[in-house]
Amino acid sequence: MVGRRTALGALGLVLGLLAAGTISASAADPLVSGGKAVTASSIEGLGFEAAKAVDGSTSTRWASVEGHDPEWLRVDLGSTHTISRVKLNWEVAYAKTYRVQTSSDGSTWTDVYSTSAGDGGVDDLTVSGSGRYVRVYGTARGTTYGYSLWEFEVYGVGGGTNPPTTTTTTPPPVPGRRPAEVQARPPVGQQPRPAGR
Ligand SMILES: [Ca+2]
Repeated sequence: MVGRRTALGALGLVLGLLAAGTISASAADPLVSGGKAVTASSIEGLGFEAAKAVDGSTSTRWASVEGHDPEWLRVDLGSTHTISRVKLNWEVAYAKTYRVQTSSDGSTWTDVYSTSAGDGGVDDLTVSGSGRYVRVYGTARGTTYGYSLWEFEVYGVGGGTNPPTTTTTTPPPVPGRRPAEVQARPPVGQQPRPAGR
């Protein structure tokens, strides 16, 4: 019985490790950031442009100016996407404290991930969010250098919905039809007659 309990314990440990592994497991969604328009708050110099973080090559990288916080890199997916995974492949110059954020307009941002214990390497993050823009926003560097990413990958699917605040649209007026607020007024005959008539 003791041996069997030990075996069950080992099985439980294995299952636990597998479950823990799913935290960083890749979603089935495709890569949607490759080659997309990308901008950054700064670059260290020629050869370290923002586009180097979405060119699919792990031998080219974006690097921000050294010794300065905060710095960011932003990718424009071209249209609203539902985002399920973000993968950051840090160069030696990693972020210790950073957020991954999404936005529908490039100015108002929503955190989908944040950490103050970044240790570099590859951060393969399962996230839940939507937006047209996705950025990494670093506020504390792990080294005296800047922030540098070999690759910044966003996975998801197009067609996600914008937050309600950005989906409000005013329909164009229909010719020959009054706006609703005018229609809501009493009929003309019941309105007071304009003075002077
Ligand atoms: Ca690259």
